[in-house]
Amino acid sequence: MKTPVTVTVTGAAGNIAYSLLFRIASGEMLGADQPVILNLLEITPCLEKLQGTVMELDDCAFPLLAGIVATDEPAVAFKNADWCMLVGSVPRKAGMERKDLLSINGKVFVGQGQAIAANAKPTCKVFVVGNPCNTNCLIAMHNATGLPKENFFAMTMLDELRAKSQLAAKAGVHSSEITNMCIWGNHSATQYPDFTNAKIAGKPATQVITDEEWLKGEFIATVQQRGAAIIKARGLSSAASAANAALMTVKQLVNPTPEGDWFSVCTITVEGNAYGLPVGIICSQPTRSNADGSYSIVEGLVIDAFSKEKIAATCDELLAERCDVSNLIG
Ligand code: NAX
Repeated sequence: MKTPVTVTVTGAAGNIAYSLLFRIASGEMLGADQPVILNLLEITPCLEKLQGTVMELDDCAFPLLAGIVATDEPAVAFKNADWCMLVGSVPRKAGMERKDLLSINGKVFVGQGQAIAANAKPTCKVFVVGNPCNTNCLIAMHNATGLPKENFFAMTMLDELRAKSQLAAKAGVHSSEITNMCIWGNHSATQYPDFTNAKIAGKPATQVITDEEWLKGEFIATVQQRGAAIIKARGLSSAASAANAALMTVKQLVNPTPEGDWFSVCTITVEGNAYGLPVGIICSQPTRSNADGSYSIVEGLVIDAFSKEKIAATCDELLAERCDVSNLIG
């Protein structure tokens, strides 16, 4: 039996966590032979609700679930964590500006970054889902003194999977035929789903879907606005699909990427990066996982003038968000 891996999930009584925790506990995320300990963090008023989820986890009698800790104390929740999945955050309320949301959640991610640095394993990986996820991740990273910056990730996998599903529907193929789909930039309405480098059954997507107007217009808008469309239809934001995407991201990060393909995840942009992206933002880029557990940004993709403009716009938004939280990132 392998040593259990400790996975901390914040916002553990929330909607996404309700879909996510059971799949982690079943072994779907880290492997069918990998025991896990779930450390669940909630705010105090939600601890009772969290107990309900814990009871349901118990009632599944998952063979791989080696322990559950449910708490409202970050220091306890992040103790010895291998993976910190930061799902919880305060939702945007009517009348709230983006800046207000950044500031309210920003403070949470300052505290969680510090608690992770003080309590989690020094090798731990931190994956942010709670919105605005890119900038929350940036804040946690800056406050987790001593942890490697490359161990911080934010989620655009849901956007990637949405883009794949739209391309598949348009081309009349199964979504598994869509590869090499990258979301660039921010997980927001400025994100750029890069159809120019995507493939359908191994061929450039632009050769299979020749309706350029659709690709440049409706396709991008549909992917960018999909979250809002789901809220309108369901009355609630995406939860099961977001949990699925979170699980898929971690799976992608712990397993080598199939030859020739890549996936989307937001990571810190570094000096001398291949696409001239602004340095020091948490930006979604085409990524590959290596056999040794590290990751690389895919270099050498052709970025045409249309893509360049879209990528610049979403990076500008990330720079503006960084500016709004400059007091929280030192
Ligand atoms: P819910 O409101 O159902 O759950 C959030 C939970 O977080 C609540 O139970 C709340 O008590 C808890 N929480 C708040 N502050 C906390 C803190 N300081 N420590 C621990 N727990 C805390 O939201 P849910 O639908 O689960 O969504 C969670 C987050 O994911 C939201 O910020 C949402 O915007 C974001 N999303 C991100 C996506 C992405 O692609 N990156 C897509 C889906 C989703 O919109």
